[in-house]
Amino acid sequence: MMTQPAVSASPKELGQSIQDHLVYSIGKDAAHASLHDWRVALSLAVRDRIVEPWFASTRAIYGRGLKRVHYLSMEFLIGRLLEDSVVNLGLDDAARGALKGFGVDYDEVIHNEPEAALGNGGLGRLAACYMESMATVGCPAYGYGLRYEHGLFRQRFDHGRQVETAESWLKSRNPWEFERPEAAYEIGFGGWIEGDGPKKVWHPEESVIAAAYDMPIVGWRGKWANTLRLWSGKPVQEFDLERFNRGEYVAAGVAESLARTITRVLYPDDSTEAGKELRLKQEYFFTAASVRDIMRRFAQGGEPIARLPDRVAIQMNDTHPAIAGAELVRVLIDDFDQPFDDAADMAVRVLNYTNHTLLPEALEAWSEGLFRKVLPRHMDLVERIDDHHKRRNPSRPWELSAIHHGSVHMGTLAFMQSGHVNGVSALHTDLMKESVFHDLNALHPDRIVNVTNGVTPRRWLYSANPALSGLITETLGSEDWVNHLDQLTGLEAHVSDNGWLDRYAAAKRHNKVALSNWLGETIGLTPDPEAIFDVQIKRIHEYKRQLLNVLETIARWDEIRQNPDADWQPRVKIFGGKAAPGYAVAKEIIHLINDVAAVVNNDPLMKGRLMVVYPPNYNVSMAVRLIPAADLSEQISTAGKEASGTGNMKLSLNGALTIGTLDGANVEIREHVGAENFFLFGMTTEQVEARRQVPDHARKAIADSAALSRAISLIALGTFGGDPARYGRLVDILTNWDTYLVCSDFADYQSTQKLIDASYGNKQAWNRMAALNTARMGWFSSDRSVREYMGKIWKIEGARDDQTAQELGLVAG
Ligand code: 26Q
Repeated sequence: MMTQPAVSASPKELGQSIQDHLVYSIGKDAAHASLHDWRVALSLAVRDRIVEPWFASTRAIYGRGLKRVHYLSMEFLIGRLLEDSVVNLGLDDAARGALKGFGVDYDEVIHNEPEAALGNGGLGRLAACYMESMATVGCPAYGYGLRYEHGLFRQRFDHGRQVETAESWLKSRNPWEFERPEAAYEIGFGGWIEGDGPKKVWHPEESVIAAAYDMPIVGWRGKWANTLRLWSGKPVQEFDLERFNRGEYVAAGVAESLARTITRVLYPDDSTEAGKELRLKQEYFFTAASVRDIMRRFAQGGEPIARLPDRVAIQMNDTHPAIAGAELVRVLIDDFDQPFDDAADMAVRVLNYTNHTLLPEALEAWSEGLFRKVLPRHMDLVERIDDHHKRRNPSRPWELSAIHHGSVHMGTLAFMQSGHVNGVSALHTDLMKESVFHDLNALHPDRIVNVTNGVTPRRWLYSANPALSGLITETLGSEDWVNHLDQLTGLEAHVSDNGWLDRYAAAKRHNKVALSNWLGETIGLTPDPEAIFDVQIKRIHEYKRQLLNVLETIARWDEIRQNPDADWQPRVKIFGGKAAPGYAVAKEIIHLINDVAAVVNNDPLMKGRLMVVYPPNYNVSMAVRLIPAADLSEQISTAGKEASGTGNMKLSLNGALTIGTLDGANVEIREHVGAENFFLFGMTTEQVEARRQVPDHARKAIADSAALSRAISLIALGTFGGDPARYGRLVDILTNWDTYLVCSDFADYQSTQKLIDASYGNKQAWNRMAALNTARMGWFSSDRSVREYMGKIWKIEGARDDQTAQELGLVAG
């Protein structure tokens, strides 16, 4: 049975609406319109068709008194929105046809859209997938975040080194947003506090207005739409004309300057330390505005405050919004006249916290001094919240305080104030209980739960990979699988049919050819689609171990040179990813990859055997190109370090086999696809712990592997880049420190890579394994994750199954 789009339009109707917008919203006629004009006109025409389900969803929420979740996240890595919206509304054919009628190419229009790169990596992309899934499963939700003027920096390579430049996605008009001048809050910073009763008066030193911009997020087939509300900084007072007239030109603009700065730029940090004052201000700014917005909306309903937990759930995406707890308590005291203890108890019934990392350097902590300077009232509240927690849990050991050694520990604070705390994969959740939250878990044994991450199949399979999607739809007989991804198991019946398997392989081949052509156009390298496309795409970080992959690449190059006539399985190593600008080691890793690429790609002996490609500026759109074309997915982090991973899911779903450690969600992916369809290597979490205790573990591993020893010597000799000193630090880290056990896992990694070469030689067997990956990955849909959050944490029932959707008039037929 085909699901009917709630919204339908013929190419003619859509064409009319595009033309109307071109003329009346943009002020151009078709003869003079640029690609940008066409893109904005199409976006507005599509947006018109989202408004109706959007309003209908809101009506349903109020009409039925539905509970809503408010997803607070510093990051939403959305990427391009036009294609998502077109696809979800089922308007792809109409849009293509309509534009063709004007002599305009749909694909060019789609690619004209700048990326909304309002995130660094996994955490931000997860928030975007969850927004899409919440709309698809009909979960009443608000997303809350920051409207950064500049998203994640653009990356280019200058002689192999990363150079960052500003990204300005808002330079041209953003057709998706609705400015909401009526939703604005004044957010204060610094200053002093008056009074010693419960209701203290805070006199901030400076203030900024948080102004709301709303983006509708529509689900599959347009049956439900939620709002993503992003806050932008605006000056309280545009400009102090009086001071200006007195000749105080700089002072006249002071109020404006924090306002302009606060939402200027996304912090380009991925799990590294960055205790910056502006970051704390950003966190408080968006959190306070969101909490006030939520409470204003609740107050409008006129219900007693005791009903708050029945109407409102708040999800904190990591600790970045953890100050929401103190702000909520403050609002309950100041605006709802609640006694402190009631307010603190109530907060726990509303708030929840997702942890995304156990790396000690990434756990947020602010110095008490800075915290008090920026947020004096909240520092007092944090002390009282901590004290309240101690009173409610008299057996609490003293080290469990949220304020410890002069720092405010946001993880501890978030844990104390949350009804549920969740990890993002089964392994990660277990490790949370054993390590960082061991004592808090003992105190609150039911609080920690697991919700394994997921990815939206609309973007990451249906629209990214039309070749494979077409085959799936034809095989399963309908598009029902797109929002019931478990149905992919129906493909299993076909994997032994060689004719079907050939078609599966043809889809992969088609995607590889397309990628090769694109690489040719963009970086001048056209890899042979016969080769294994071996892909590692993620932020550059030592724990993710791009170095392990590079060392194996060097060893392979070295061996091919020794023995070029052996039966080498052609391999293309594809890297993608950015390094935090302040993370020097990560930047050296990038430089090394590029230096190795230069040597390998210019070596005539490597022709038809080995190539290294590293297209700059990896982002969501590049992921959409790379993932469908991958044969092999590198998920090789040190066991115990990667909380979950989500790229691992996207790649396996698209039929790439994984070479991976028992880390994060790899463990569950392997369980689902079957151990025989997954290339496991490396130490387990426990073995990693034990190995670290071995003195000189790296040197021992190097002594045991001639290939590793040669690879490191080649780097140290200046083979890559010419200067022996260039990678002195990396060589020192590898041989003397090796915190992430690159050396100790090398031998197993290398032999697993050789096993992969041999396996790829048997095409039929390989294709069967790949197809089984696709068939068995349905569980990793973010629809499943969102439903788990709804059931276990938010206690929200789906607003609709298809039947209630029809009752509500949300579905056309
Ligand atoms: C913290 C303080 C100051 C400045 C920046 C930050 C900061 C910013 C971003 C700290 C961490 C992040 C991002 C973390 C992240 O992306 N974690 C990833 O989350 C994914 C979704 O759950 C997981 O799949 C990944 O395993 C995890 O690394």
